[in-house]
Amino acid sequence: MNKLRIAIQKSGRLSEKSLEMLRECGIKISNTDRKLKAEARNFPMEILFLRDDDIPQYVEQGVADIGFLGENEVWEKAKDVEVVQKLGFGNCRLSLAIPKEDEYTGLNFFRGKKIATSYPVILEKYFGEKGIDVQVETINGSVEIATGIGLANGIFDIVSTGSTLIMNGLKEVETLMKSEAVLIAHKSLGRVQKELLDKLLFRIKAYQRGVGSKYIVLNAPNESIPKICSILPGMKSPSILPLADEGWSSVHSVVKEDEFWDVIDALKEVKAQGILVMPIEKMIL
Ligand code: PRT
Ligand code: ZN
Repeated sequence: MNKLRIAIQKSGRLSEKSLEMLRECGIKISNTDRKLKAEARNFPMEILFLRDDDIPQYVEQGVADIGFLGENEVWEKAKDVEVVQKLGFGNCRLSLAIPKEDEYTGLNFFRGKKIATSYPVILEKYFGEKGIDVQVETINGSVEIATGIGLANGIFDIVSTGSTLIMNGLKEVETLMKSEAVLIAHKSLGRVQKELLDKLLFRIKAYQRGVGSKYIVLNAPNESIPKICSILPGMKSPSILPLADEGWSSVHSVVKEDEFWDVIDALKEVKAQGILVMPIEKMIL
C-alpha cells in the first residue's frame, strides 16, 4: 500500500482538533461525514475514524500506520506503539480526588480504600510502585458520581478545568500525570509509510513553530539598534532596513509567543516605536 493510514477519534473531544491539525498541514479530506474511512484529496492518506480506546490496538497491529489520541489512552492500553510527537491540544491531567469534606492525609489516605476509575492500568501501576494496596473499581464513564453513590472512597479521572469535580462535591488531592494529544506510530512501518510520516511531521512542526511564534516589526533610532538586537534574537539575527527618515531603521524579527509581552516591555524601554505584531502561519527552519 502506498498510503499512510491514520486513525483519529470519530467523535469526541479530539475529533475536531485532529482534523484541524491535518488541515493545517495542507491535507484536504473529501468526506468528513465520518462513516469509517475517508481519503485525503491531495496527500496519499487514508483516515480511519475510530473510538479513541481502539486506536492503540489498531496501530499496534498495523491496521492503521499512525494515530492521534490522548497520551492517557496510550498509557492505559499499554500497547507496543511508538509515541512520535506531542500535538499541543487535548491538554488535561489525571488526578485523584476525594469528597471535599474528607481530610486528606497524603497518599496513605488511599490505603485499603476503593477508587473508581476508567484508567485501572495507570492507577494500579502507580499504587503498585508506591507499595500501597488499594481496591480499584473500574467503571466506564461518570466516574465523578462514584463517591456520591457510595461506590468508592475516591476517584481517579481526567481533569481539565476542575469544574466537574467541584460540581460533584470533590476535591483534587494528587495529580499523577499530565497528558495531551500525541501522534503514535506502528513500530515497523514500511519505507513509503515512513517517508510519508516524515513529510507529515515536517508540516506539523512547521505549524507548531508558527503557532508558538510572532512576527514583529518596529521602528527605532539607529543608536538603539544594538540594544534591540540583544533583546530580539530572531531565527538568526533580526533584519534591519533603513527608513526614509535619516537616522532611523525598521527591525524585523521573530519572537516566541510565551516571551512576547516581556520582549515588548523591554523594547519600549529602548525607544522602539510603531511595533507591529503578526501571526505566523508556518515556520520552516
Ligand atoms: O467515544 P470515545 O471512546 O472515542 O471517546 P471518550 O468519551 O473516551 O473520550 P473523550 O472524547 O471524552 O476524550 C478524549 C480525550 O480527550 C481524552 O482521552 C483526553 O486525552 C482528552 N481530554 C482533555 C479530556 C478532557 N480534556 C476532559 N476534560 N477527556 C475527558 N475530559 C472529561 C473528564 O473525563 C471529566 O468528566 O471532562 C471532565 C472534566 O472536565 P473539567 O473541565 O470539568 O475538569
Ligand atoms: Zn474512549
